[in-house]
This record gives sequence, C-alpha cells and structure tokens, in this order.
Amino acid sequence: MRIVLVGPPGAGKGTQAARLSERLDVPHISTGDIFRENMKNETELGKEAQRYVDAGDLVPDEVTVRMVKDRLAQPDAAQGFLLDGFPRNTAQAEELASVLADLDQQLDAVLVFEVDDEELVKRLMARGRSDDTEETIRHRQEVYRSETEPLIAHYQDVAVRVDAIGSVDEITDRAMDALAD
Ligand code: B4P
Repeated sequence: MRIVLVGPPGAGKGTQAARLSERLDVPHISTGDIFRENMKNETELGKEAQRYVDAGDLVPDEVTVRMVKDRLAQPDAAQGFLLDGFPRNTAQAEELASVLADLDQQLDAVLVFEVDDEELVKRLMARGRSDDTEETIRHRQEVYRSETEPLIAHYQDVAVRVDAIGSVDEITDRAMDALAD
C-alpha cells in the first residue's frame, strides 16, 4: 500500500503512522523525524533544516524533495510506504506524483486527520518538543491552513477523513477501517 497522512501539527500523524506501518507492513517515512535525526547529528541537511523547524516554517521544497526522493529510492519502499508529513504543499505533491509516475505507481489513499485547534495546542504543549512553544504551534497551524490544507482538494479522489479525537487505539481502528473501505 502507498499511503499519505495529512493533518495539522499535533494531529497524531507520527503516533498513528508508527502503528499503521506495523499493521500494514510498510515502512514509516516521516520527514519530521528525518529532519530531527539530521539536526541531532548535526549533518549538513540538519543544519539547513534547523532554523525552519525551530520557526515552525516549512523547510524549502528543494531540500525536502531531494531527501524524500532518496528515501523512496531505498529497496524497502518498493512495495509500499506510509508517508507522514509529506507532501505538505502542492509543489511537493506534484514532485511525488512525478516520482510515482516514473515508477508506474500511484497512491492508494490519503488519510486526512481532523482535530480542532484547541485540542492540538493542548497535545503539543503537553509534549513539549523544542518547536512546541505556543507561538510556534500557532504559526505551524497557520502554515498548515495556507500550505497544506489545499492538498485535501488536490487529493479528493483518494482522500479519506479520519476523526482523530479519541484514544490512540480508537483512531488506529478508524484509520484501518477507512483504508478497508
Ligand atoms: P512533524 O514532525 O511532521 O510534526 P507535527 O506535524 O508537529 O506532528 P504530528 O502530527 O506527527 O504529531 P504527533 O503524532 O507527534 O513536523 C515538524 C516540522 O518539520 C515542521 O514544522 C517543518 O518545519 C518540518 N517539516 C516536516 N515535514 C516537512 C515537509 N514535507 N516540508 C517542509 N518542512 C517539513 O502527536 C503530537 C502529540 O499528540 C504527541 O505528544 C502525542 O503523544 C499526542 N497524541 C497523539 N495522539 C493522541 C491522542 N489520540 N490523544 C491525545 N494525545 C495524542
């Protein structure tokens, strides 16, 4: 299966992607995790990404797309993948479409996680990652509304909405049900 997870920051994409990738036996590819790993190890990519992640801005498409193309070229992604946090704007979606077209592949589903803003702030403040300050969270929400939300219409043929409020187990079950439909 080739699946994309879309949702505002704190919607639980990372939480659910880890569980879904295990159930579906496909690799979990999180652009946020790859950036954080590179920032921790102070690689060139990490240094390039740091200021954008800290500010809650999107890392430039050129950097992000190159990174995702490299990851998708690895053998474990040949039979399927769960993309968590990519694409995050229409330019990235077009790049992904062109990579998949070259391989004669297509997306099976785009899961859209829905959570209201107040619940998102509550979750992220409780987590307390370095980019989880109230100001940065609000900014990431704005970036989501302007850059990422238009993807839902872009993917209307394969998009499925998932109510992402409830227990982690309930949401996994809803996502699995949505994929089975
Ligand atoms: P991401 O790593 O994608 O982070 P996120 O959207 O904030 O988090 P996510 O939705 O995965 O929430 P999580 O499961 O952790 O992005 C971080 C930054 O990286 C971006 O701001 C940007 O700078 C950069 N970036 C990433 N991808 C990019 C791209 N494609 N292009 C450009 N830049 C990019 O859950 C959040 C919290 O909620 C956790 O504490 C969790 O325990 C809790 N939670 C989860 N499910 C819950 C539930 N059901 N109930 C209560 N709490 C729950």
